[in-house]
Amino acid sequence: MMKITSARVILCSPGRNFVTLKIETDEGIYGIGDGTLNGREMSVVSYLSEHVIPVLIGRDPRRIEDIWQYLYRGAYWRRGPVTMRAIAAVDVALWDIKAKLANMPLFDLLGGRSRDKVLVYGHANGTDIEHTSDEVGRYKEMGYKAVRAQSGIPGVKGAYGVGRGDMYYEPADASLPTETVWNTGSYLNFTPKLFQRLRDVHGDEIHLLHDVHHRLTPIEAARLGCNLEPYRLFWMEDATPAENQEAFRLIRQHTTTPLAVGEIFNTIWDCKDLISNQLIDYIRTTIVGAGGVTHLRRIADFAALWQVRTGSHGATDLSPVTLGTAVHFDTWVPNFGIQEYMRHTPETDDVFPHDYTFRDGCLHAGEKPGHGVDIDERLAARYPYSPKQLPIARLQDGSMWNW
Ligand code: KDG
Ligand code: MG
Repeated sequence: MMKITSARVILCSPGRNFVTLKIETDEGIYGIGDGTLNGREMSVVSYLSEHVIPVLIGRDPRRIEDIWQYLYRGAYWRRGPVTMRAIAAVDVALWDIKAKLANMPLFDLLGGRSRDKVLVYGHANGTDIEHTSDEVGRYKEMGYKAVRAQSGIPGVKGAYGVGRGDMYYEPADASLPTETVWNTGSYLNFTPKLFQRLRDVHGDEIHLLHDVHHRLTPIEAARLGCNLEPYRLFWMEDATPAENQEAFRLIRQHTTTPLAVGEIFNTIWDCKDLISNQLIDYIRTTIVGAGGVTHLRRIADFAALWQVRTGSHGATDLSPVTLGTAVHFDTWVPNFGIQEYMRHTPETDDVFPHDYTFRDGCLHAGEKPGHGVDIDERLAARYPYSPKQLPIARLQDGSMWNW
């Protein structure tokens, strides 16, 4: 029997915080997993260190399914972002080990290539319409075929998704939450004008995406979807919070703008009704968010029954370990839609050597055994954890709103 001999959490901050799990075995093969939960990192560090690592030692790392079930059912307290990230960190490290044992890139172990390359969308962020349009142009020049566009809005202090003038927008920006002010009326008036301009300047071919980031009520989201129809978005994301999933039925009745949801979902149970009632077109749940490859595969297979395609979350708080694993997953998964790709900083890329590459608007999986991402622990130690939280949003009268 093969055995897990050690498991360690590596916490580092090469530009932003990452929680990484390294599992070592008696055969000298190790695996790497990501458990980063943006703004709440230490909860996963503690979950892994106190409750998970002690039960891993001595287990056979090849029994991925059994270990997944052990951690999920065995905790008694199921689901939730902390538990499912801790499980994901273990699961991805174990798939890495198994693929290395098999001497295969992970996509081969999953069933082999369904495609040659993985279509991604980049993030164009500007302070106003013209700036955002210029940024879309810059992404086109870099080869992107799909771009998410977010813009500053007159009357909105700290609109979601607007960078601070560089390529590496990171919302978790301060040790205590930054306060932003939201104005639905300004946003609803502004956003169709933004996309009208983007289609006028950039033509019909480029795929355009937009993230509402949970800010609208269902009927407001329906109105925005209708008003964006002439600009043929690839998707409108997180149009309204998805706790009450019936809300999407209302949006769906009113608009043919494709809907994407799920970056904060943790299990198939969060996705099930939206998918089986055909209320969405893309499921955004990703590897680190939902218990790793083992569980995301179940979600994707379930989604395929209703022609819902994948569109995995890929912001910078998903470490290169998650991105690399996602690229293998996307290379295999039959009902692939698109992959979000928000470039990591050079410091992050140096700490996590990886073999995926960006070319022609697509990410390409490497051929190395495993998921192809490692961690340089000596370099990581030079970037100690630095507490950061996500912003919050309030309405103009001071009421709390959804960030
Ligand atoms: O940590 C929060 C980010 O991951 C999130 O705000 C990014 O909405 C996001 C997206 O679509 O990438
Ligand atoms: Mg989003």
